[in-house]
Amino acid sequence: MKLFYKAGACSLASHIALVESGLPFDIEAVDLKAKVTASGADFTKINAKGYVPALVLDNGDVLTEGPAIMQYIADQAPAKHLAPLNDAMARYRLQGWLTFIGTELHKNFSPFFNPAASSDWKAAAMSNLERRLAYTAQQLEDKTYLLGDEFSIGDAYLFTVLGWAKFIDLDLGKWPVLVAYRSRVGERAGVQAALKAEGLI
Ligand SMILES: N[C@@H](CCC(=O)N[C@@H](CS)C(=O)NCC(=O)O)C(=O)O
Repeated sequence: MKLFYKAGACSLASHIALVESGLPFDIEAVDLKAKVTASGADFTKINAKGYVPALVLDNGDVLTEGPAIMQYIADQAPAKHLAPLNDAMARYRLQGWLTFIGTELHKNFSPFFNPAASSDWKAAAMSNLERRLAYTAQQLEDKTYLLGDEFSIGDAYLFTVLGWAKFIDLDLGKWPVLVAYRSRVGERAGVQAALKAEGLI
């Protein structure tokens, strides 16, 4: 399998999932402006949507969309418990978190990385982020990880998006639970390895 990624972008969550899974994989960086991969390939021929992450499987199939990629990885390594088994209620709770992180957190960070975004859009996004992060902090108050005691791909995704707060005027210190959670996840060997491979530490 090969993951196409950009350092520190949402593809980091899939990268963490791959390391945590213990499965063999390669990675290749993408220049998202030029839509060219590090080896010079036209990235739009790999993912016509032009964004990371994209996972090319050993049989040549291409998977896109972070939550789908992460669930695929988790299902290839069931012994690692990166996602509850399909059909279990906990799997639907995980999917709820993946959707919440993707649509309510990740996409409210997006205008801050978009030079064309208006200040009104950014203000609305910031207000959404603050309310949704307060909710997330409340949910994590008595938990080690999003689903309880076990790390899951939801944590890989939440860790990744919380890391973007430092690039925008958003002080995570308002939610000490989130600060503690992020350091806890960040200390995991798998997370450290992915950060190192992306040149982030
Ligand atoms: N819905 C996609 C969103 C992926 C996405 O937002 N990727 C960003 C990086 S975090 C990207 O590659 N942006 C470049 C672009 O859209 O051209 C997913 O969940 O995988």
